[in-house]
Amino acid sequence: MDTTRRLMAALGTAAVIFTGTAAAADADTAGRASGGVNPRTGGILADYNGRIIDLSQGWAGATVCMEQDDASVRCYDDVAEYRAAEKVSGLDSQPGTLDLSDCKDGYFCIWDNMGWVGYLHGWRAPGNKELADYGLRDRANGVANKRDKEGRLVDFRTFMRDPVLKVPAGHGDPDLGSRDDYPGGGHWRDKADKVELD
Ligand SMILES: [Ca+2]
Repeated sequence: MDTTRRLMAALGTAAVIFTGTAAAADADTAGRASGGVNPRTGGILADYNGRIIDLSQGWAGATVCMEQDDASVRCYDDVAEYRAAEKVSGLDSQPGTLDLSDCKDGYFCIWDNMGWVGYLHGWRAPGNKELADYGLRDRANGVANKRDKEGRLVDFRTFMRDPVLKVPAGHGDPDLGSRDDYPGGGHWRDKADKVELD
């Protein structure tokens, strides 16, 4: 077999493997409801560009995901699309950037970068949200609580009590790395593993 044919054979094998993986992923999510759970991964399912994605396996190009009134989850390519679809003013922000105003009233939000920037996810309903199920474990760097009840960030630890950062209603922090209140010293950057909403 010459070099070209070896390469073609290798590509053919790769294509078959890729097709098989895609089919498995579709089987997990096809026909399932946005806001539901992928039983194989535990991941939260979201509606993104007309298909259902499993957030625990990556955001597939989305940058904003929001829980909806009906408990479904909807994701958007970018901030402009999100603001237009959900009627968010974005008045205090520069074009193309995320900011505090992108967390709507009634929502608890986390961003993966400090300064209200980066991947943004917001929740409305009370309950415990395991961030790994949303593809956001150890990633939160900004938080805002625009609900009327307390929210908390929790860091899972072994051999010690899980540290908890309380975020009262109406409060937030654009830079969890600047906080010095992590138990035993250190900061909250890239640490949160769970969101708890009263
Ligand atoms: Ca953690």
